[in-house]
Amino acid sequence: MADQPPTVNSDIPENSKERFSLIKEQFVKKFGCEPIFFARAPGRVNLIGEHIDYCGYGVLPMAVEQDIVIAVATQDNGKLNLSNVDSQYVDFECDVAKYEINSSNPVWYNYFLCGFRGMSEMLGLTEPTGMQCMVHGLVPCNAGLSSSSALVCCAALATMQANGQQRSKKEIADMCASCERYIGTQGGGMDQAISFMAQMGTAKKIDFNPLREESVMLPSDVVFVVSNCCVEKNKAASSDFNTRVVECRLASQIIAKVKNLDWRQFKRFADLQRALGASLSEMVAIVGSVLHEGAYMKSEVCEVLGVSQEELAQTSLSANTLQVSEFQLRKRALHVYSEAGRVERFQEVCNTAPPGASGILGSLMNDSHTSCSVMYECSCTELDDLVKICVEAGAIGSRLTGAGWGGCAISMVPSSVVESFLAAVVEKYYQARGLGPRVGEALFATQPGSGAAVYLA
Ligand code: ADP
Ligand code: NG1
Ligand code: MG
Repeated sequence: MADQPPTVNSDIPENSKERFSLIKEQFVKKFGCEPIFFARAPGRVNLIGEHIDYCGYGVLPMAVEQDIVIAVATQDNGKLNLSNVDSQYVDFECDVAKYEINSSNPVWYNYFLCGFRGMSEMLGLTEPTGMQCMVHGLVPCNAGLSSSSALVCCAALATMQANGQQRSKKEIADMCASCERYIGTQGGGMDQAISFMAQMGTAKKIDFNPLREESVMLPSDVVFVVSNCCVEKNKAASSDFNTRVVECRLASQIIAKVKNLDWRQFKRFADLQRALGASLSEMVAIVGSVLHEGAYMKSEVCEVLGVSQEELAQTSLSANTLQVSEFQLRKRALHVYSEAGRVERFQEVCNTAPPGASGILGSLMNDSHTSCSVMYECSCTELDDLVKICVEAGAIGSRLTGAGWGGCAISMVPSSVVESFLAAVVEKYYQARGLGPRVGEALFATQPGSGAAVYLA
């Protein structure tokens, strides 16, 4: 499946016809001609395994129904014209061979350009065909459901189809993980992998280096509910995300150095674990004995590694973390190694379905949230409150999903109590904060959706 190219469908599914025809209408109004195809890529919700993909560890997401759809026509004037159904996103035009991706001001079309550039490079095209594109997105933005990658992946898929080429889902997913980094964030590849490799009805365990996927059947007596705390966090607009990536890198390098390994070779916790031949719980013990509590000042990191600040910038930092003066290493490392263990256990429980399976899964999700909030410090007050409300309202497990600092929680709720669960969350979170009008888009039950595909117009 993942070795096949994304499907090219000649029929638009019945339940999408109305939406696609509205996008087409907007397209015709804007460009004065008809689109030739639609590309579609979904967002995702991560069930467990947060902030560990870029450390080389497997994660357990599923695609959501919400997606980005782009209506496309090719043009032979060498131009790329982008427009969005939502008028808050301004139109954009550039030459197909001459544009810049602005990572210091991540305006929406820069995400499109990431996918466009990545696919052009992958196909070896210095002059890809010109395109007119009308974008429509339903993935809540800046909320941890990966609207950014849905847009990047959809743009890459549109570019591939417009240039009459085919590549496998796996190859495109890998490429999209790299090209989204043009926006500045150094993510690990979970979002792009699930956007292409998702399958209706099943969650996926995704592993990296090399990219692999395995279906994971979720318990049948529970429902997964997404709730957005309505605090937005654009990951490319601050250094918080990359600071976490860098903290993980520095922690790996310091442990490698103390263990007499060639520390410059290490960027990810998973590689360090492999080199030390230790289990995840042994890694937790190693972290506890090597890394001290509290912050490491940059000068201390340089001293331990035996490098100047300039050299550290080369070996370990990103453009937007050059000014960061202190790093939490122990807490971050403890989160990653323990979270990687929770993902393994979650998958095992899903596969073996022991008695009380959902209770075990719920505890793993709750522990994951605590670790994200306390050790990784990537939650916020509103999201912590929401997770607590979800558990009190009857969720067996609830946790933040995606990068955090705002955005969504994912809750596992017994099917029998979903209605009372939803009513309690509406009252205790949304109505209590004057967010009642947002409930429709912010709170919804979700099921594993399908992956990216092309539909001929
Ligand atoms: P997320 O958790 O949603 O992936 P990110 O911080 O990674 O959040 O990036 C989200 C950004 O992606 C938005 O700020 C916006 O620039 C872009 N984006 C997402 N959806 C759309 C859309 N429908 N139209 C235009 N841009 C979008
Ligand atoms: P969101 O919140 O969707 O931007 C980010 C990263 C993922 C992963 C999660 C945390 C990107 C494109 N996405 O997701 O790779 O690290 O945070 O688990 O960088
Ligand atoms: Mg994102």
